[in-house]
Amino acid sequence: MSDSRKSALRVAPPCAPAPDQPQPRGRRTARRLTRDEYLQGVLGGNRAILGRAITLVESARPGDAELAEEILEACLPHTGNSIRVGITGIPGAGKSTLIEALGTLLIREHGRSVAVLAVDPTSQISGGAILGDKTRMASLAASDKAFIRPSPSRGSLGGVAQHTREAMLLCEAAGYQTILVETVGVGQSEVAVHDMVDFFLLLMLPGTGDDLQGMKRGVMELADLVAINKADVNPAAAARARAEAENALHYFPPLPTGWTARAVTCSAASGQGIADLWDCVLKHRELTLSNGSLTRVRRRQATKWMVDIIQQGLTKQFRSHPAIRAGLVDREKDVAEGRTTPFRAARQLLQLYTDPEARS
Ligand SMILES: Nc1nc2c(ncn2[C@@H]2O[C@H](COP(=O)(O)OP(=O)(O)OP(=O)(O)O)[C@@H](O)[C@H]2O)c(=O)[nH]1
Ligand SMILES: [Mg+2]
Repeated sequence: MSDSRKSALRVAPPCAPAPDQPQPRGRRTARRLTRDEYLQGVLGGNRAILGRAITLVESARPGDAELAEEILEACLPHTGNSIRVGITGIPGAGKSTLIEALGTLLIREHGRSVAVLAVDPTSQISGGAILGDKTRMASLAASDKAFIRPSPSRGSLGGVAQHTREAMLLCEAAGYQTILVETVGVGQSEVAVHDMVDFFLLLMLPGTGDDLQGMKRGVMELADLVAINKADVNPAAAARARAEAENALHYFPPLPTGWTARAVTCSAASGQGIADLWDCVLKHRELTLSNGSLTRVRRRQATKWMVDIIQQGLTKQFRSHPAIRAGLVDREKDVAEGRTTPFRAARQLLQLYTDPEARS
């Protein structure tokens, strides 16, 4: 632990048993930790307490939010030191297999610790897809330099993305030097992940038509690197797909970091190309550090995050307002059945919200 981290721990040692110790059998709910125990655990790199702190920030229980916010605030000075990489691609593209290969390489060859997080809109239905993925990340899961966290399974995409950002900060405070965020490329989640990482990797498969790759164009525009995976299966098709991707990248507007996006082939299964892929991340890092764009992008991400939280908070307040709860369903029906316009209904609802006494 760094000295600065230690200095944040002006707290007495917890009197509870060490959190990594096995809990007595039959004990169902762990004792609630204090703020200082959370902080000491997280900043000390204790994985069990880091996991509990993430559960706390994801909690919808009243009272937890305040404690979570205090912990995040106190952790903030210890964040920002990792390389944050987002990995997206259609289901089955090989994201988890790639994370296993890359994470293992980073730990073994580069001595870096790795935290794996997920923003998975499908897990809200299936209840945590990355949990099953832990089998695909077996050696990573077994390493004491890795921390794997499934996607929060509650809430809207906005809520899930917010919790993942918070989890990322906690992992950084716990000393993780690399954060890998996996997201299924089926909609808005990749934009949410793009907005929280330094480097955005799009994983594609050779021989899949553009239409099958879903929102390819929009996502490709955000990518710092396009990797054509499963090159072991058909190297020639992978090389063709790489050339096509490289060509397509030329037509997108320049990235705000000044980085030129590129395309490579790789095989997450055999490990081929994974070292080059990391090399690309490091080159990107070097550039964005030297031209100041890393700081600029992170600042912009932080302010956008604040605006997102405000929007979510306002929507929540709006929907729980008694006048809106009473009137929303009817207005929605009126709009759907053409009795009023969306504009008029929205204006009336907003008026009800700001001034329930007024009649329009
Ligand atoms: N031959 C080959 N198979 C691969 C490669 N990478 C992944 N696979 C296989 O492809 C399948 C899907 O891999 P995953 O890593 O689960 O893919 P994913 O993108 O994480 O999938 P979701 O989490 O469901 O979106 C698994 O059976 C992997 O073993 C590769 O480079 N070559
Ligand atoms: Mg996966």
